[in-house]
Amino acid sequence: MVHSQDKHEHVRQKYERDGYAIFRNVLDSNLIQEASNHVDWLLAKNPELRPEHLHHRLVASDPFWVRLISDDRLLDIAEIFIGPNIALFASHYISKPPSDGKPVLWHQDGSYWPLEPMEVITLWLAVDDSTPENGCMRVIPGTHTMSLHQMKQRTDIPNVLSSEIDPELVDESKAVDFVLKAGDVSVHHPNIIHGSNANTSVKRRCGLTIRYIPTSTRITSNQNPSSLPVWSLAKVSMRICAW
Ligand SMILES: O=C(O)CCC(=O)C(=O)O
Repeated sequence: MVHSQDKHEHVRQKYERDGYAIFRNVLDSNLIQEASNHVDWLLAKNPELRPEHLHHRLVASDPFWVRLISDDRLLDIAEIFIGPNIALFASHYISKPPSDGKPVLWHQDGSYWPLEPMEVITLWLAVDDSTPENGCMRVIPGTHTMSLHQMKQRTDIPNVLSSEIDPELVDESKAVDFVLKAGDVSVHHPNIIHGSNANTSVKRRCGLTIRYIPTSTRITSNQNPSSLPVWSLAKVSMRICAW
């Protein structure tokens, strides 16, 4: 019998080696359906936003969003990597519409973030099935051991972040596709090189990024438009500071 402590040790070792881990079947189909409806509702309410850009200040005033990122099944995963005192730093639905979903060019998350120390874990919750055809997330395993590089502005082609890492640093032949079912969760390190291709398929590809920090990580910029007050959950003490 494998005990949960052994399982956690195994997953932590994999994360330390590769910079990512995958958890299957984390959230049930009812909650995932609610998240999917939530995306449609957010888009109807904010028609000026592209579906790849549902984030930041929307979170603080949205009870469903707060309920979702506070789900114990997600916090249990975050706890494996950052311990039990968990705060939310940021959250972002990246919903790529059929045929027209923009790519996310290769990048390292940590180079965008005002965090000290850079202790943060991203959970990427699949709201839709996610495949190479509809632009699933891709990583270059092992690149989390690289230092953080300055991202370069890139606006000549459509892309979600308007920037990318120096392409010379990317060996695309080593890329791994995260093929996920709705309700699965991938986890990645702030230094890992990752991105995703455009959605050229007939199916939407929606994922929710959730960036959790231990409460010992400081947010060093005061440009933090959507801070929420501290409150406690039954499981952990959790502070929301969506960035
Ligand atoms: O959803 C995507 O395609 C990319 C996500 C990403 O870059 C991230 O979670 O840091």
